[in-house]
Amino acid sequence: MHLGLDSSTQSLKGIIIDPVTGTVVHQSTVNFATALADYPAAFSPSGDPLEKHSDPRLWLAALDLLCRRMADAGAPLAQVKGIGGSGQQHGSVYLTAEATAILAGLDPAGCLIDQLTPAFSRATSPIWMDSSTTAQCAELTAAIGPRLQTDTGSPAIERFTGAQIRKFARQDPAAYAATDRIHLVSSFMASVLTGTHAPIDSGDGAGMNLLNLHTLGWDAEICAATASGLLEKLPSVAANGAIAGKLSPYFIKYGFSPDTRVAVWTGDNPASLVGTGAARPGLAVVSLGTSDTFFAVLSPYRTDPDGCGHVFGNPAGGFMCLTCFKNGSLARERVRDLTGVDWPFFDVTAFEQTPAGNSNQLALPWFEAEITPPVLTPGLRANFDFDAAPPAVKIRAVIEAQMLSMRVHSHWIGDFKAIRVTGGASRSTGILQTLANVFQARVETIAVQDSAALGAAMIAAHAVSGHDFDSLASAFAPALDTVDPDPTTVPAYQSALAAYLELERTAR
Ligand code: XUL
Repeated sequence: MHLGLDSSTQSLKGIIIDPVTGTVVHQSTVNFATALADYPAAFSPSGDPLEKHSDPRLWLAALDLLCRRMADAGAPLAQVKGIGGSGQQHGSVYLTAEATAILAGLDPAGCLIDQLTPAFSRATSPIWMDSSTTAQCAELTAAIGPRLQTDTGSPAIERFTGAQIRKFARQDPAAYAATDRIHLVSSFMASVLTGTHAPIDSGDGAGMNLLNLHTLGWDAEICAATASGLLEKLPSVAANGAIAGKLSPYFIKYGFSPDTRVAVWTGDNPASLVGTGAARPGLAVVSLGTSDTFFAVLSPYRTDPDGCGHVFGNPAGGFMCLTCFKNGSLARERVRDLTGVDWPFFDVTAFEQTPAGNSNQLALPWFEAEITPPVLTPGLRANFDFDAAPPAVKIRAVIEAQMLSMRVHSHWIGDFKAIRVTGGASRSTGILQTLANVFQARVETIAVQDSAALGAAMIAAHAVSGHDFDSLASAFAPALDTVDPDPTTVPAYQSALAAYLELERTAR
């Protein structure tokens, strides 16, 4: 059996798979808002609304709680041979030199938070929702030039770890100097599980603006330009399929075997690529989670000429290209709250009551500063009187704009005949049909909604027990349901696409 963990923005999820029988044997979740509300998941320490940090103790509390819940639910933890994991991308964790000994000596009689709190050199962790580093991005662009994008896969990006580290080093030089190791959320969680500093993989490492995609190692010149002494503070970079280490004896108390091995963790999107069965070229994936992302394997990779998209490592080898939208499910929740409807109305009825592709009713749900396209002044923008419109019109106007934006900003990745869809909103038939129509592509769902946790379990099965990714994908991620595009909507969406582009141009 292999356990996959996904430490995401709003929850920690665990899935146990048995690759021999091809079955998912256990699933558990810790929802941060309901179970761990004492530790904020996304807040601004300085009050700047563009700043978004998490309390890293949240992830420690969640790990203890999830293990306890899995044990209490009778999950077969003693049979788990390998643990894999994924983390929300770009978020960073800052540790002192004492962290090394603390990690190595975790005492099962205590809990993770109490023992690891003294290990942090920075009390908060900037996460992917942070857009507060425009000045640092400009400085990095000036220092490195176009090579930053061609060699790291992305131009300087606000939420990427390099700009975040530069801001911290300038704002709090003493705390930066006291920082011995900077982890991503993924490598931090793997470090806690193994009791040693775990490496970073190229899937998640490429989201830092520090990894050279040609060498798959840290780019010394870019690291030096980002912050002094940075290279010495970074964990090593691991090759695909690498093992981070044996499970720390701390976790035996939950019923794990002392022989359990931990695979190197990756980012949630690279893990989802594996978990949706899209780690080979041909299929695109749309992940409708806290963020909405569009990604696919691209070999050889190319970078986004508009500078919005990214190249990350593919845990199954090679690279993936991705575009990320910040106003994903949180925006859909905002619209549902402000219309006062229930989810069945939002997911189905709203689409039955309104025509597809109305170019005079589009609404950009930029409740938060947007990543794609980059917009720093939040606020909804519509090309009609949004406030006066009935709920069904409001809902379709937002979903149409989300899907049209995805079409426009994923164009650089390619045209796809089939799109795999995952994440919470993939239950919505209205959203699935809109996606199929806007892209004129077949939309496929898979059985497991938490594709990052599933992908993490598959990565563990590959790294620890040698299962190959193709058989894992056929066993765990076959297409379940298919939604075909409606060809009669093509003219309407052609006009809607032009109207969307005009709205985006005038609204920014
Ligand atoms: C990807 C990104 C988000 C986070 C969300 O670049 O910023 O999708 O990974 O967890």
